[in-house]
Amino acid sequence: MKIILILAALLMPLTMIAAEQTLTMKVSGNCGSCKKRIVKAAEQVEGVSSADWDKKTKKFTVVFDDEKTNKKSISTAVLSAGYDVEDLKADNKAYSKLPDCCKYRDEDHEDHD
Ligand SMILES: [Cu+2]
Repeated sequence: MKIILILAALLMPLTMIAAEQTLTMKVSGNCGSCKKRIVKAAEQVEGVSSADWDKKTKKFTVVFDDEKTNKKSISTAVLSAGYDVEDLKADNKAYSKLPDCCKYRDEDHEDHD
């Protein structure tokens, strides 16, 4: 709840301009198919208009309507697709279902460039 309040305070000046918010956060992942899963998970959240993820920088950018959704809901969707969001750990079951090449945790997978 505290996080939501802080977030709301941070986003407040922007709400004057538009209901649409752009948020960036770090999401773990390896490749193009990770990107597809991350983007798809986020776009399934009602209120999200677009999402993008950069496999090099791991930067996830999402545009959403803050009257319909929030950072927590979007993070939860990405976490349940099997991807870590910032310091939150992904759902283990979802993570274990990822193809081997997409297992981004060091203990499971060596870097494969
Ligand atoms: Cu992948």
